[in-house]
Amino acid sequence: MADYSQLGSEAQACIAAAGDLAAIEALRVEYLGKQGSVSALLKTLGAMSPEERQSEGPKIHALREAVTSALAARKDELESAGLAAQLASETLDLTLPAPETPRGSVHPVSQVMDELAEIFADLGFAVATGPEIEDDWYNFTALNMPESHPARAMHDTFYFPTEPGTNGRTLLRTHTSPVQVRTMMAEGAPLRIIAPGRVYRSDSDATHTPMFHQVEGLVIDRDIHLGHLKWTLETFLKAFFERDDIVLRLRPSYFPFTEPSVEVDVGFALENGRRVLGGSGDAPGHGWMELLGSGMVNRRVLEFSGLDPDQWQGFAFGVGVDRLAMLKYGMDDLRAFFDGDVRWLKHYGFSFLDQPTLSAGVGARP
Ligand code: 2U9
Repeated sequence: MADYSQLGSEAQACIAAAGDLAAIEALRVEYLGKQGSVSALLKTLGAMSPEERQSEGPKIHALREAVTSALAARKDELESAGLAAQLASETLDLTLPAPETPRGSVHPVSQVMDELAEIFADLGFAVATGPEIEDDWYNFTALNMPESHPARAMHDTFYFPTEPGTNGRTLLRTHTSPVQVRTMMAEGAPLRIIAPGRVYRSDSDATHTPMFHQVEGLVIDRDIHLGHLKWTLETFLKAFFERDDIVLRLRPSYFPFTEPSVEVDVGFALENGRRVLGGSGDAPGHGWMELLGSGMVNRRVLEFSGLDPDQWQGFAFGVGVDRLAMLKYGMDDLRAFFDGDVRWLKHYGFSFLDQPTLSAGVGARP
């Protein structure tokens, strides 16, 4: 009668010593696999006499059962220990500070656009918008800029390739003035609107970008004059720069869409080498800075826009929004506005909770 107890106790010892699931699998193959030692014993049963088989069979089967359940028990133990270790190592430390949620901020150009809309809304102006892809007629002809006008040249304006069978060239608008033409044609007079938006010119250096932002204003009524223009600009600039001592100087100029035309300068003082708006530019240590263009709407532009110039007249002005932002918030490089560098935006950007108010400007914090 064979004694299987040595193989049994050796297997129990090896299984108890197995340190991981791979070792358990190796032992299963060693004992119970096709070539395994317990499997080999089972195979010997076939060659035994019935008597021998009767006495050896139960012992060999008991050995196989014992090895099988020892392997299963050790595997369970190892799996539970692994789970416990994983739970211990992955415990959440609720005392750690929560990760910061990235928050966007308002771009200075959007901020200034909002401020402008707010200031002009208080003066009774509505915001008008229109297409950025314009045609030649709305962008130039209706604004009294004839075929020979230099702004119509290819090197100043971005034209689209002409499509055969279409009427006139399409282009990226070079100013927001076509919006006012469209609004006069659609709504007639009287009218008080601002037209803020993106405009495009083929120009690129430290003070010019191929795309920039403008706001233009237009007031049409029966007896509007230059006095209304000056008061409106003064009121707007005082509210925008949050200073009561803004002084304007109007100089004669020329624009095809206005007649007469005036260039508007603002007085500034030099403080620590920086220009700070306020006071007369003629005072000692002060100067004048050109800020915007304006004038009385040219009769021909009114006619092109479907209004009778003997009944209606008005003023218009135009100013660069990016330039207004640079002046108000002390930024010195226009190109940085459109680089998309989040460090710059973080430095100059405004909280998305900021609400511009006419009385306190954007400086107001809740
Ligand atoms: C209509 C009639 C007249 C808008 C005007 C200016 C003068 C002007 C410049 C300022 C800086 C453009 O952004 S800028 O380069 N604009 O000097 N704009 S008058 O006149 C209009 C507009 C629309 C129907």
